[in-house]
Amino acid sequence: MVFLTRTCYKLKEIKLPRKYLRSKFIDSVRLHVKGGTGGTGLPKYGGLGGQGGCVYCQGKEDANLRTIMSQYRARTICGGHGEDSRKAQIVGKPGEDIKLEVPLGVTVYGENGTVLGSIDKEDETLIVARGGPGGNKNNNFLGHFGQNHHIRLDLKLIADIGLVGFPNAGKSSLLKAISRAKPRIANYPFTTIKPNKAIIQYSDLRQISIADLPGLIEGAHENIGLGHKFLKHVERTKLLLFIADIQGFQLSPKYPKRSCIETVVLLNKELELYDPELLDKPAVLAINKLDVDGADETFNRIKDSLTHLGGIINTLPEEIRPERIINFEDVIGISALKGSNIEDLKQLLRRRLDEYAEENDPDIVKPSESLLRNKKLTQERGPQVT
Ligand SMILES: Nc1nc2c(ncn2[C@@H]2O[C@H](COP(=O)(O)OP(=O)(O)OP(=O)(O)O)[C@@H](O)[C@H]2O)c(=O)[nH]1
Ligand SMILES: [Mg+2]
Repeated sequence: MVFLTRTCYKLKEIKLPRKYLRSKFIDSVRLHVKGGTGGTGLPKYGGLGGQGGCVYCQGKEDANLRTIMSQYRARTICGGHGEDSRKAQIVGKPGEDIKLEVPLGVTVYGENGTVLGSIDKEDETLIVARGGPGGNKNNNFLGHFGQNHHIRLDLKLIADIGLVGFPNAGKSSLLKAISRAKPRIANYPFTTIKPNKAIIQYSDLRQISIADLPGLIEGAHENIGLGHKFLKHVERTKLLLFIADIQGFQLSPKYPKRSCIETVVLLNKELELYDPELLDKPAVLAINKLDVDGADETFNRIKDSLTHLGGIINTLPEEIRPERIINFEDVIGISALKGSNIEDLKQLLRRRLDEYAEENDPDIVKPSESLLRNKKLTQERGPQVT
C-alpha cells in the first residue's frame, strides 16, 4: 500500500509542468476590502467607540502581487473592529489596520474604474478601505460600518528602459550581457514569458533599471503571440530600447519571412496600435547578432534606412506601414552573444537618459554640486579652531 502511494506521488511529480511554466507572472489582482466597524460609544459617560481599522497598501520593492493573490484569493480583507466604550475603558481601542505590501508601480482602481491612487515609491501608503468612525455624540454613539468594496491592483513595472523586440531577437541575451541578470535564453520564440527587471551598473555606481519583456510579433494587437498584454509595462519606462535580429524573423513556415527593417517597422506599428503616445518616448535601436556571417555588410547597407525610416517606408508592403514613424535617437550594431559594442550601448543609454532627465526636469541638481554644497555646510557648522 505504502509502495502504491509513493508511486502515485512520484507519478504526480512527473506530471507537474516545469517550474518556469508554473510561475505565472501576475500583474493584476481583484480584491474585496472592508474597513472595520467603529465601536459603540457610551452615551451615559460620553464614552467614544474605537475607530474601525483601515486596509492600506504599502509599497515594497521586493513585494509581488502573486503573494497577495495566494494569501487573499476569494477572501474579504477586513480591518479590525473598533472596541466599544466601556466603563473600565471609556475611549474604545481603535481596530487593527491591515497592511498589504504591494510592488512599486501599482495603481489601485475602485469599483467603477476610478483611480484611487498609485504607489510608486518605497514605503508609500494608500488607504484602500477606510474604517468606520467610532460612536460619538455626532452619530448618537453608534459606530459606523467601514468602507466595503472591490478594488483592482494593476501593476505597471517602473524601469528606466524597456526592451521591445520580436521573439528570438536576443532581448534576454542583451539583458544578460548588460546586467547581472540570468534570464532564460533559448533558440525558440517566446522563451521569455513574463517581464524581468534588471539593473545596469556603471563603474561610478550609477544604476539604471531595464525591463525585458516577452517578444512582440506582427498581429500582437489581434492577440497573436503573447499579444499586447505585456506592453503596458513599457508605458512607465523613460526610454525604449528596440532590438532587432539582423537576420530578420519568421515565426514558422506558415508566416511570411520579415527582414530586419520590416521587423523594426512592424514593432513601430504594433506600438502605435497599442498606444500612439509610446512613439513619443526617446527610442534607441540596437541591431543584434552582428557576429553572424555577412551581418556587418547588411548592417552597413541598411543603417541609413533604419535611421531615416520615413525615406524607405513607401517601398515596404502597405499592410505593415505605421501611420506615424518612430524616430530613433541612435542606431547601433551589437552582438549580445559575443559582447561586442555592449559597453558603447551602455554609455549611450546613460547619455540619452541624462538628456531626457535634463529636458524634463531642468532644475535637477547635479550630484557633484550638491556634494560641494553639503561639504561647505559641514565645514561652516563644524568645530572651528580659534
Ligand atoms: N549569433 C548570435 N546569436 C545570438 C545573439 N544574441 C542572441 N542570440 C541567440 O538568439 C537566440 C534567442 O535569444 P534570446 O535572448 O532568448 O532572445 P529573446 O529576444 O529574449 O527571445 P524571446 O524571449 O523568445 O522573446 C538564442 O539562441 C541566443 O543564443 C548574438 O548576438 N549573436
Ligand atoms: Mg527572452
